[in-house]
Amino acid sequence: MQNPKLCVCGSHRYTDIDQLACAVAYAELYDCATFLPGPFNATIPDSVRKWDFIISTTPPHGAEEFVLVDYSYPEVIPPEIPLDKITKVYDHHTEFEEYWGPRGQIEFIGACATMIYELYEQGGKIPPPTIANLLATAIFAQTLNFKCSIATDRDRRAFEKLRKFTSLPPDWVKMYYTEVEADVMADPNGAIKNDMKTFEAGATQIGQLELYNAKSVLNKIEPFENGFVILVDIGEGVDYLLTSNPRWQKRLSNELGAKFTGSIGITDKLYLRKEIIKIMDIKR
Ligand SMILES: [Mn+2]
Repeated sequence: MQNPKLCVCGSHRYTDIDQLACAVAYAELYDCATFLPGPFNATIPDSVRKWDFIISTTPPHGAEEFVLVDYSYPEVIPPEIPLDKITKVYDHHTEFEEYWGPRGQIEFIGACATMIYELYEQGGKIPPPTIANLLATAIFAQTLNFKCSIATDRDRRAFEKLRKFTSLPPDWVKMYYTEVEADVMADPNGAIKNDMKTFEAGATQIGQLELYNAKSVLNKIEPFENGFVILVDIGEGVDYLLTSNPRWQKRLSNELGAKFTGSIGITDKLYLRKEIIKIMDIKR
């Protein structure tokens, strides 16, 4: 390792496909250490876990400079990382731009992996196949195969460029979703728990699952009382929103146009959690 003093870090809550791809790609580009303490969630199926990459779940010895990828919320920074030694933050979840100031590169795009791929381009480097596989998978997974409205031309462009460096089977997108959905179906409430974020100083929990056919799990999900679950239905291009709390049912109806029957609401288009919190101005 050429740069043992530099370390790219994930959050301590969980690791998803975007964060994994960003960290592994960044570490390969700058030949530095990784620290990904958060457990892998359902967006990283077994076949991806078997790819040829190495990460560390324990903090590196002697690291003096830390880079965060795919998150900027200070609360989920692993406690082992000294805040004043964080030199750069790459993220596509907005809200903490001011907190990080010039250290932050926070842009509202489909995937943080797009930003990390652009670092390869800026350095005139070509990602090795496993890195390209991870980055390309993160980009289509985070943009729901480019169906969500926060997918930008930058995401599409990065995906197209990456494609020729990958070593993926031609029907990989379908294979990926088939595998992820099978895992989620086996334990949907567990999968939601592993992709949960808290807002409004811990008072509100918002879970999210992205599926091709969300209807099939609807009756297996326990609606939240202190918040809501977003079941993104990629096939239908809508969200199912589950909450047993009348206050949240009202807010989601008024501010997002969701139509509720009992504890299940349906939107007229597809929204991701990071869009909903922006539209409804739900703060951490
Ligand atoms: Mn992300």
